[in-house]
Amino acid sequence: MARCIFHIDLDAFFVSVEQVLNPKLKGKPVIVGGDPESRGVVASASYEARPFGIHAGMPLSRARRLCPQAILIRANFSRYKDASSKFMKILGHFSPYIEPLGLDEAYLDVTGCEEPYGSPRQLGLAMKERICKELELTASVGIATCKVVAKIASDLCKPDGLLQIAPGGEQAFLNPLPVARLPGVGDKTEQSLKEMRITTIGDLASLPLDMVKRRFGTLGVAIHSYARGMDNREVEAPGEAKSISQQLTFARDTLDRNFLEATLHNLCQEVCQELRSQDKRAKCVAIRLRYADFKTITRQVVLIEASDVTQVVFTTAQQLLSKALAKQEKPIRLIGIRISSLVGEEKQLSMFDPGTEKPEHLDKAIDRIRKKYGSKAIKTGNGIFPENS
Ligand code: DCP
Ligand code: CA
Repeated sequence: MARCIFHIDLDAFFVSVEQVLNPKLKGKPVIVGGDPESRGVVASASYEARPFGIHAGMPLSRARRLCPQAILIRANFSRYKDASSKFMKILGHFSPYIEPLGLDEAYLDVTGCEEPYGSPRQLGLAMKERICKELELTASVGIATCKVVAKIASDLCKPDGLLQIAPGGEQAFLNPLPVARLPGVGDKTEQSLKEMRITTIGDLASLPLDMVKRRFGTLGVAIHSYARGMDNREVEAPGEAKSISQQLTFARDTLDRNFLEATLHNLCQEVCQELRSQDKRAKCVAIRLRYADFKTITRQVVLIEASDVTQVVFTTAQQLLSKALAKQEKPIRLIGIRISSLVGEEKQLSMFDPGTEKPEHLDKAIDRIRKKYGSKAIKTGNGIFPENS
């Protein structure tokens, strides 16, 4: 069965977020930029500013010359991150298969999800409507059987558009477009293709694969199949964290066992708190020691059962530390903890084992206090120890 892939991209994202917060900016040429991090370039331009020739990446000085009446706003990233997470959350209502790309765009595989809406197009419209209602933002949606065609479709229907390329219609849609529309075709490749008299995607698609491969290698293979509307890439959810770690370098090298254990306990508390906030448990616990001479060792062990309990992780780490100290009596300059082989939360209720339930209650209470008052607000007995500065 043909896949149904969406590419969705918010229009003039940074500017639109500012316009929601200050409606007086709507309908006007507005530029977001000017942040020191963006080196004085345009980050986002409203559609009213674009006819003046203003686009992202252009130096602000030039944008000012092209359109002196444009309103310039400094980028405020926390606002955009906030809007972005709300946007991604809305997308999650329409399909579980989401691949976010940056803050304001994503691929979705909605194959089979369209049924309640009647058609992919209706689903796309429902998505746009919800984004408009809840965030007051407009989005453009490309619908196709693969990523590359969906992406090009959404670019072409901006702003506030929806463009569906029917299965089988990919080649006819792509043929007249300039090659630079294809992902992977940058300035250099575009120039090389031009020298071969290839300017449209159709030109590229009609070349023999061998020839493109000889000229451009593996990139050639990819752009040649994209040009034919063929793209097997899956919509992939971002990779989840594979491990969580913390380490501390001491002000002075130490061999003080109590001090090392207290530090280790604090580090365990930090990584386990992070683990619990992700609703995960860890199967593997490792410690890292760096000696005064910079020699570094790692010792690890696999738990019989995955755990998110600080006391379990700490006791395991403590045993690893004991073994390492018994073998090597050199002062230590750094100690670290890493928990890995993370698994989801499907924890069994420990009805008959109140012994493991208690530390969990303690963990939860500590997490709450630390979240509210910061990580220094509370330390348990094992972690209390003076600083070694
Ligand atoms: N961005 C940036 N610097 C760039 C390009 C983009 O900081 N050189 C930021 C600002 C944009 C956001 O990323 O608002 C999204 O990038 P887009 O390329 O999707 O641009 P817009 O959303 O602003 O416009 P469009 O309507 O063309 O998608
Ligand atoms: Ca955008």
